[in-house]
Amino acid sequence: MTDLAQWLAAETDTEGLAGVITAMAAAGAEIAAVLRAAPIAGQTGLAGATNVQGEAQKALDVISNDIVLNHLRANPATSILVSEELDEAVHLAPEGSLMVATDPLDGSSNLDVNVTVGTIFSVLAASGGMLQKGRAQLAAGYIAYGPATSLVVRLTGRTSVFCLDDKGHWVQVVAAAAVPASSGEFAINTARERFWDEATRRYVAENVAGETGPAGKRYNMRWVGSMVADIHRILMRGGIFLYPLDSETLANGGRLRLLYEANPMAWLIEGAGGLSTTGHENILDVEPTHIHQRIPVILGSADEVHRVERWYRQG
Ligand code: P6P
Repeated sequence: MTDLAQWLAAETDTEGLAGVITAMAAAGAEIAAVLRAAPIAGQTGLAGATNVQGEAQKALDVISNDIVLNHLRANPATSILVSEELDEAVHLAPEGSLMVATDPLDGSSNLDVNVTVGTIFSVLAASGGMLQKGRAQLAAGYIAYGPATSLVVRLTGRTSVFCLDDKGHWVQVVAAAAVPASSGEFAINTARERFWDEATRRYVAENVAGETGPAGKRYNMRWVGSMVADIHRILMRGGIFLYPLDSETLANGGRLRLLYEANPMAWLIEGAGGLSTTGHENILDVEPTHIHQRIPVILGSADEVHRVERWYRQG
């Protein structure tokens, strides 16, 4: 079976890029070990601090951020780190050519109930500055801490999936992920229905109508409340994830963050034949204005994304 080092050697001859992905994978393996022990160590409680988003930081958010920072500090190719857990960007190796944007522990509010969470990362050329469109990414990935510890990663080719074995090696389990164009599963927090815009309301209503409505087929709904868990399901079997702009998130531009959630996930989904949109444009074409910018996120099976966009075009 192919391992991560062999795959990276085939995917890129840029040593720095392979090095950064190897460093993020190593950070993921270390975080996985910390999370496994966390309930016993009593570490799932709040850290008592708040991050730039004003969210209560869990002790593990801070620990995971430190682990990522330590692994990237040891990597000469990384010159800039943007993290959800840090107000400002951190400057690392001056001679480095790469920038990493990361959510070191996305979905951490689920840790107390043992639900899959993850580390999300995006890699860009530092020369382009911190505010580059997602289409400029050189690589993106996430580590999902679930029943298996999985690394999903894409450079500029297809999106590939690796699992951590009991010896600490990343073994390829899916060479090229493929998101089916058609799906009967959608993921949205339906408790927010009263805030939805008309396009979201009409799209979801079609799905709920199932085979009796215009969609002409039955739908199921899943919402884990942990982006890495929801996206991994969609990457592996299709579906659509929606965290659209709504009347409550409008003032902030959305709920999820562009640089280290939307862009890397869009890169991975599109590397598997899926699509992404804000409702009006492809997520990867959005011009960032701030490192912690929020954005509407709709991504997954192409036919479903197209149907959502049709409702937005109708206004
Ligand atoms: P809600 C977790 O806090 C997160 O950032 C994503 O991982 C997840 O998809 C979303 O928020 C869940 O949001 O409003 O359902 O709690």
